[in-house]
Amino acid sequence: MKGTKRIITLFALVTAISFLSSAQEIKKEIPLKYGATNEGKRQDQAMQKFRDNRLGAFIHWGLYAIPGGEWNGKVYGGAAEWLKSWAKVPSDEWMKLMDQWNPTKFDAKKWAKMAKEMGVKYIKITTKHHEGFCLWPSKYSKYTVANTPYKKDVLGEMVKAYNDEGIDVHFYFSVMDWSHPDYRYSIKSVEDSIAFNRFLEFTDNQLKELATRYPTVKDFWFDGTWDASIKKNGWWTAHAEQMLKEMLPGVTINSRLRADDKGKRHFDSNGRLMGDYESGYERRLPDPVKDLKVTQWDWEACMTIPENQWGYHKDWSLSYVKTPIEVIDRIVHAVSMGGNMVVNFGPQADGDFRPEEKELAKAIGKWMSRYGEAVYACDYAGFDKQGWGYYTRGKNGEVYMVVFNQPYSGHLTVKTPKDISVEKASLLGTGEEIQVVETARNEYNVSVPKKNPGEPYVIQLKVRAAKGTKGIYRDALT
Ligand code: JFZ
Repeated sequence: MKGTKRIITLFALVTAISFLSSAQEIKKEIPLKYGATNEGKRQDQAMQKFRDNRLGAFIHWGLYAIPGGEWNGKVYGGAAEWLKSWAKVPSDEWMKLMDQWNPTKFDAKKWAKMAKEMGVKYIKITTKHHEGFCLWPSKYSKYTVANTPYKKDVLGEMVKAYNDEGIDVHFYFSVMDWSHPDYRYSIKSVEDSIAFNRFLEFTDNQLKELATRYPTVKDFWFDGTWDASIKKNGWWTAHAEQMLKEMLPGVTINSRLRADDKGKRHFDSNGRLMGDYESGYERRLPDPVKDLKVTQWDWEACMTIPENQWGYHKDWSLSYVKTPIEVIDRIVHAVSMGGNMVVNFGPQADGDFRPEEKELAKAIGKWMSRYGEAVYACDYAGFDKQGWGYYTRGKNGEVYMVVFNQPYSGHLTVKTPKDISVEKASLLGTGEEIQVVETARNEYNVSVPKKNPGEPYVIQLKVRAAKGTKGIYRDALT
């Protein structure tokens, strides 16, 4: 009897504690007007296209391409597109560079061909970077391509040329604008607040202008949104997102735009992702073992080829320059964790690309044309990471092993999730059958190809899910 009582008391106590903690959780939910708007991942067609594209290229092109990191005889090692800030150049002086904007070698069709050959499915173009120079003839600013010797709407030409090649166009847009007198880093007075409201109206006008002039744009990638002034105006970031979504059905927006009512950025005060995809992975990637949480939302990473140069810098010897294989590794790494990767290019002021970038684009394209099946429309496979490389999963439940580290043992270890077995393996491209030996429950040795391909290669696995298995492989049940 005593024992029963004790159990009942214990039971009551546990119930009370769990009730209290769940009540606390409810209390923890912070009411927000400008928080996240999506419940989980968006599943509409436009978002699926965004996700399936997987590989994109960034174009950072602006006045900064002219000095290429050098001001008054001094070469600055920092990011070239920030030169105005490193060299403390006043805006009116910086904007004199407009007189030299004459990219006579610019040929949008050539650019689009280069992207096509590289295998990118979308391109992110800097419509306006922090400097404030607009690649389109904006009627809201005098600092635009229209007021240069070249005159032409380079953005318009790019949109058309890329679209003609079947490449989606995304717009990079910096909210922070060093050229605008009403921009404020923080709001310290009523005057600041009035000026900044004018600035937000100007920004709205430019965004509406872009959406109207180039209605095939698929995505806005906002930048320059980290200042206190914008964090204080979370309402505006929600408004801008909504405005663009009303104007351009299906358009996708990055999390970097957003701040909530409390100035919390990317993820709102309740921990929910704002915008449609997370855009915080820049020049770094999530850890493939520790950071699997990223597979819960859509995300896109972007990377530079030198350590940190987005715009054209004349001297790439100042930092390490990644090899094509290192770039391919990062692309696959991102896809293996359910993300997209955007590789950056900083075209020269004359409208051509530097030789290193042309070669890199070619090398990536060559690899993608052989192994792209393991990248496009692929996702997180749910298999434990192994040292030889990365897994991705295709739409029909096939699993790809992208091998970057060729083992001396002659075999690659595969550990499958519970109830998943490997049926067959073959080399992508040649179709060579690859030997699979079961070594323990849910463990296999997958042989390397007979002849070393001499480059990262892909082995396609046909897997089978045991009857009644739930989760991502249930569709593979045949
Ligand atoms: C920004 C820009 O300042 C830079 O010039 C470039 O355009 C890049 C793509 O974006 O730089 C950032 C912005 C955000 C982070 C880091 C660098 N971040 O969130 O870690």
